[in-house]
Amino acid sequence: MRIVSAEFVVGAVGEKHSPEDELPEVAFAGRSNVGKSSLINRLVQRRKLAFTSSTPGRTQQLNYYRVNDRMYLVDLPGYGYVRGGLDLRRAMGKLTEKYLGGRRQLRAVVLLIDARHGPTALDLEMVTRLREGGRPFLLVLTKADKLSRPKLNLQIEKFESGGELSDLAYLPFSAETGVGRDDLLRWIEEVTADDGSPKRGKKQAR
Ligand SMILES: Nc1nc2c(ncn2[C@@H]2O[C@H](COP(=O)(O)OP(=O)(O)OP(=O)(O)O)[C@@H](O)[C@H]2O)c(=O)[nH]1
Ligand SMILES: [Mg+2]
Repeated sequence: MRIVSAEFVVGAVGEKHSPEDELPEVAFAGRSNVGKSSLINRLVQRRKLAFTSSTPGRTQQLNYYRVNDRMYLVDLPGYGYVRGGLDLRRAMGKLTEKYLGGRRQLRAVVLLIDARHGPTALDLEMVTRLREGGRPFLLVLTKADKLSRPKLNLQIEKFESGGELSDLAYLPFSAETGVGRDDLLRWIEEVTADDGSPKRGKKQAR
């Protein structure tokens, strides 16, 4: 998919502020500071479209970006910055909860996990929830540039070899270098294609 246009549409603080057209939506979830907004900027090759910050928890609304006039990328509020006994529900907030649970236009979710640290307890809960939700989802390992290639491979092996996430696919990504961008765009194109036919999606993207 080639990006020909990307624009910020709305920061929704409730579902009634979400766009009312029927364009498919792909949401980006993950703990605060994991790199959601940076990833969106890299995807659309616009440095400052999505607001990024080194202060965790900056994105507090559902930020909608319309891409190629055929889909929305939705930057979700980060969860789990506050340490301690927060359950996922409280940590991610009502807004995200409702959105993931009930948004009709939501086609797929990208869950971001820091390549260096691996999944937190809240990430694991999020995966359980995404499995239950039944929509396609993908795990993206962010900030891949912060690890050497051998260390990154080791991390991926760790993810793949044990525990409850071993059946899932992992895509390393770096907002700094663009690693993973093409693969992620391809996945997004597939999950947002009207009829699941890749041909049609490609045609529309031009
Ligand atoms: N080296 C490196 N730094 C990154 C990468 N992605 C994000 N960062 C940095 O990580 C910090 C957080 O990035 P954001 O994109 O704002 O993270 P976020 O997940 O949107 O955070 P919240 O909105 O608070 O939930 C910023 O300082 C980014 O520059 C990456 O791929 N590589
Ligand atoms: Mg953000």
